[in-house]
Amino acid sequence: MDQKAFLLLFASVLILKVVEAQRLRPVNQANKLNYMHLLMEHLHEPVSFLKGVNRNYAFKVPVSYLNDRIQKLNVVDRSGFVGDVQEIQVKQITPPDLSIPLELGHDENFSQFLPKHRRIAARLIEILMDMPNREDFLSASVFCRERLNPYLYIYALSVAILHRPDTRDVGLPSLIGVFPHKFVNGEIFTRVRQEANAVPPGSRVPIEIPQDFTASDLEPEHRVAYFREDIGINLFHWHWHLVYPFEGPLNIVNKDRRGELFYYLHKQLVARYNFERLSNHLGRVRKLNNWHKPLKEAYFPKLDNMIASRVWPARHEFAKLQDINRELDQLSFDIQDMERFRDRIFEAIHRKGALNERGEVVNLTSTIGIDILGNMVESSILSINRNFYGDLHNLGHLVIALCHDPDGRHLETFGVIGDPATAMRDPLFYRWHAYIDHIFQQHKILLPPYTVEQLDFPGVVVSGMQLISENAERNEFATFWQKNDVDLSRGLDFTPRGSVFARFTHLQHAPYVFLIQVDNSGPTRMGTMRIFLAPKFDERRRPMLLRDQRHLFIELDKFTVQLRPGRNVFQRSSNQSSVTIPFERTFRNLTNPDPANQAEFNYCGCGWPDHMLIPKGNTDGLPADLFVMVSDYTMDRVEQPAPEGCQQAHSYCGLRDRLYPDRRPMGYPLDRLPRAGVNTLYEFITPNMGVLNVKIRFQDKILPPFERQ
Ligand code: CUO
Repeated sequence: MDQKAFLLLFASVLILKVVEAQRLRPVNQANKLNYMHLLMEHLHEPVSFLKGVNRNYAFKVPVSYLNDRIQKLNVVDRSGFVGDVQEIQVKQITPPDLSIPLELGHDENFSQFLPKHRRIAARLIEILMDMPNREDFLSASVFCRERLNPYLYIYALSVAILHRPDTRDVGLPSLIGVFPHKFVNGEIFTRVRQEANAVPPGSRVPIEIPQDFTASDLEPEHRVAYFREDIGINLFHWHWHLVYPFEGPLNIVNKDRRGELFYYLHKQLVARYNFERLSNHLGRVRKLNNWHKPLKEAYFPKLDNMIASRVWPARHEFAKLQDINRELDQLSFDIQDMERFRDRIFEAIHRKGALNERGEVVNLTSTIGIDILGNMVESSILSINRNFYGDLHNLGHLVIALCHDPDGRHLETFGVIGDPATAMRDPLFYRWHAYIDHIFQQHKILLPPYTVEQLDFPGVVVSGMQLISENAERNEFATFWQKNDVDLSRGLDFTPRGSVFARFTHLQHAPYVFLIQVDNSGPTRMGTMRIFLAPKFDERRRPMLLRDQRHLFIELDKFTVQLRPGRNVFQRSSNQSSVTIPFERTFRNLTNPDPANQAEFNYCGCGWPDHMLIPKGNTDGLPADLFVMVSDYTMDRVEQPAPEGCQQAHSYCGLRDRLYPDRRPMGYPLDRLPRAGVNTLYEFITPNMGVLNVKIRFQDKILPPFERQ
């Protein structure tokens, strides 16, 4: 008997022994996929190890799937065994061809922005999407897990779960449980491990993450670190890019208005950042339009990188962007290439037409122009002509991410801006996206401004508005700090069972309600309520012109209303916002894989985190304009069946398997320049709009979590 055969026999005997020793109960086989999240934890531990926070799940895997000696010798790790083990049987299938996904080394860092990695990820997504049924999908997922780069694997598996028609009910765990190192400073992991090893579950105390760990107050940019480094917004950005990958099977990438949503979401991210900056006496972010000037903004992330076993590289002050030529990454481009793509994009915008691959001109109209540009600038595989217009935005992420080692001579990996899960931590993310938005705005300012007739909804008048926040003055938002705990145990390999929590401090707002009074002198009809918020004054405390202020409006909510004849009063609370998902949904791990709780973790996992809905403001009360519009629903409506399943935060994320549920341009009615003669928001409004003077009052205190309704 050769050594391999002997090992297989030995492993099979071991499995039988373990089956005898433990009380194995098979899980309900029909719901097996509800346990897929177990594949996403303890990624350096073999699949054959017991899984789950309490180590009471086991995948029963064909022995041929197990990849190396260690795994085969430890078919089941019994060290954490405490009682019944629930068994998830995995069927044997003909293994998929992983030659392309294996081009990425197991311990390399992975970035969707790198063309080589994108191609590899696209192939893996295709493999997982092509599995004919749930059983085979589970089996292929297990097979891949044992062989592939963990980050590539998690990315492709997550995209597949979000897009396969038969995995609508399968939950996706929060990425912080999978890769805590991408969200939490490296320093705390020693303490977390110590707690897990030295203290039994139940007696463990949360490990506190310091609020100011990346810089000191000597660095003015650090004043907004609480925003950039917020765990929730980074989780959101990662999730958004899972829902809207720019490469992969066409049916996944080609979503309704995905180019426009790329523009709108990132515009909103920059607007939100600027709101925070103005709250903290910082000027609005300067667009990164000069690629030859040294970059003032440094960033020292202080994050470990679990995969590459090193820390994320830092960028010192006044670093310079340089041509990139990294053989290892198969990546070579010059800043001149980016300038060429930029010039061609500007030319298309100013000519109001782009050249497709056949050399034909495609008009950049007021309806589809922004969508074409979004895909072109990002770029996605939907780009009208990727050879000609290039890959500007993605290369921008890379040229910044690699400026510390542009030719790879130091064998360094990319910086945080090269990974969607960490990119929003870097101040340059916002400078780069302010520039990307500047490109889109060149198109928007060429479009005819909306006329009064287009904006008005005759017979509909917004006659009153009020904001009521818990424990706050009328017409004030209340913000403060709050602490919460997140379980990191799933992302920690080779640690004893049981949760280990990290305690982090984050911005929070008090729950609030809008009361909006609308008079309707016509028949019963439908309208769309659109609610935005912007700072009233600029950095010099002067009132802003609408042409500038419109870039700072953040969307708070959008919903359909029925207008009965006469007076209507609409009451809308913060937890109903179409922008956000609840705090728990951003952070919660799938501790209890109860099918009844699964759906909400699916596509509905995409949404801006509720705790970051309202900017910080300041202790004096930052003055802001709350803008409301009721538009005519007959012009807004998209004919389609109602969405199924969990509630979806559609403003930034769209709807799963549906068209974007608003026919108007995203950001309407503030997406274009105001009409001639209109300088201020007050001059802009028509009777179906309203503006309320509000304040955002920040209390510099850590308040306990409030009762959530
Ligand atoms: Cu989301 Cu540049 O696209 O980060």
